Amino acid sequence: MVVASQKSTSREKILPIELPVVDLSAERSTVTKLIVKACEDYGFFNVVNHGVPRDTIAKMEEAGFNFFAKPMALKKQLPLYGCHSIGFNGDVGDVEYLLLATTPPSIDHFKNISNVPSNFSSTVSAYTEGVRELACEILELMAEGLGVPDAMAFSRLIRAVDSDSVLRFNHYPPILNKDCKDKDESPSYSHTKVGFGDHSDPQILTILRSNDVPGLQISLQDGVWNPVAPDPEAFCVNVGDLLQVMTNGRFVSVTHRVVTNSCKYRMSVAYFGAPPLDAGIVPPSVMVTPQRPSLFKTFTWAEYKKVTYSMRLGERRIDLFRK
Ligand code: GA4
Repeated sequence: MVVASQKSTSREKILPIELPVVDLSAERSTVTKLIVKACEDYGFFNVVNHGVPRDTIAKMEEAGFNFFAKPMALKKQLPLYGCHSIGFNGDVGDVEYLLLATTPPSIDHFKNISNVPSNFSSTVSAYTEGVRELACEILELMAEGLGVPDAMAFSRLIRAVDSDSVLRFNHYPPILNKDCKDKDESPSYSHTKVGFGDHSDPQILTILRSNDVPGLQISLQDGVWNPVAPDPEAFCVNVGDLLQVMTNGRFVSVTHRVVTNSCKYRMSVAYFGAPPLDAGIVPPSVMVTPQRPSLFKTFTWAEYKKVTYSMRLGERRIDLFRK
């Protein structure tokens, strides 16, 4: 079996950057412009004053930490749990995770995840509802900023009852060794291990929340990794492959990864907003002009997902759908 390399190489250039910050309480036309610019230049931005209650986020984080604290033997019995192995084609990382569908599953699903499955279920539902609403609001601001007449052209897909969105808790262990004298020491990149290797997100939009532990890096240029500082007050939002296609290449689905370079556990919760399986992925007509001809073939999310799972984590699957 071929496995992905777990160590980052010293040939990589590390260049920390600050992501654009979008304040959702600011004036609407300022917000739409900022979002469009961020998605064109970075594919990523932080959003503050996002409206998801602090308490909803805190409960979700607590539920995640409680779950990962359970004995390995118990966690390993759960079909929704994974450790080290990512996808089905030999990729590995220093990570354990829980992958949940966002369509309300029966409480039975959560029997071994939590001591009180009904509490876990309501915590996850409240969080999912909060981030889905946030994702829809952002997608509507994007449509407006891009001059798409149908404001719900993007958001409708993830609001659909049969949307294939997923929620993922990722838990990254610290490097507990002699270098770790001071728990708050600034990250050293010399002992970096890859928690989740380089990839782009296949769906429409990702809403990521992490605790105050660094690790996320994006790559705006080949061979250069840009660490981004965590902000527990913000959600980190990124463009997925499908949104790159639906904006006919104006927005970019940027490669990113997570490294475990801290002395503390990093935990993140990602909401991956996806359309229903049978949805056709086509840009609204205003996105295609003589100056910007259509770049991608038409396909369904089911077709794209099938290709995604047949390839390695870091492969640029979107290129297979170019005209
Ligand atoms: C990356 C984004 C999401 O975490 C995910 C991942 C999925 C998985 O872990 O099962 C994939 C990966 C992600 C992209 C390529 C394929 C599929 C692992 C993998 C090797 C849940 C998703 O939708 O795509």
